Amino acid sequence: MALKSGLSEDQIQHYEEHGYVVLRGLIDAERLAAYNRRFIDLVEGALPLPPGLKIMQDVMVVKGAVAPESAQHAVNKVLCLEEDEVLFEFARNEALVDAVASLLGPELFSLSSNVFNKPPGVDAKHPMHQDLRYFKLEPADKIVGVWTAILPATRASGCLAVLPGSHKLGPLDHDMPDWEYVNFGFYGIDGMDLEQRIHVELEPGDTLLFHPLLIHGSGTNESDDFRRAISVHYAAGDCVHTGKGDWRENPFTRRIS
Ligand SMILES: O=C(O)CCC(=O)C(=O)O
Repeated sequence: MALKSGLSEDQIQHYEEHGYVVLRGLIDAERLAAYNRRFIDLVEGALPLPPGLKIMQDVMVVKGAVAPESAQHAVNKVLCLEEDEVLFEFARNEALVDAVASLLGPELFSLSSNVFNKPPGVDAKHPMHQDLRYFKLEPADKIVGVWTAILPATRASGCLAVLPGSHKLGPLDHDMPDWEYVNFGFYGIDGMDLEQRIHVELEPGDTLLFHPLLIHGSGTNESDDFRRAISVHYAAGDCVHTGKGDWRENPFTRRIS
């Protein structure tokens, strides 16, 4: 059942203790179908790209190591969704915003937005990492990532894996993995005890809320289908920039509530 008014006490407690919480069935099938169709139309060139939106190809495609069967097979992610009226509607979804507001309070800004596409036939592993390294903001407790499955995310298709409680370790050093194919901007943390990780399998519409210091990553898609998800990071209005200037003025930041 879709949430209407935020997280329960138990869900908040789970998030605080483990660094994440899963909300089943948060986004309805009609919205998911609209995001999926939009993604396909944008990557296939059936629609003009909105300003700012970028399509990142998988590194194996860029290096000519595989010949993609279709435009969808070539794409690792679509990012900067802010000017796309269909995809960015996700960031304003009422049930989602209510859930995030339960953790961050009512004044919310979006920081980044992506459709993550993991096609069959490419490596596309995402090393275990913390998202905070991509944001020059504090405190970390006032930032939340959300990741909603558009298509099934299973162990076979390369669902996210998380290290429960790792958000309490603080920021850790990241390096580029020593892999043959590493997608642009992917950094990871060495020496993680992967035995402790949990694979977060999600049906379409299920949503993971996660702390920006939670260590997480994803494996290769060994299935025959795409694994596809839509994701936004939110920050509370009282976050402060650890870099220069006002973070709210960033061209990819939007006031959500
Ligand atoms: O979708 C994936 O495989 C990785 C996504 C991720 O690491 C993130 O949202 O920070």
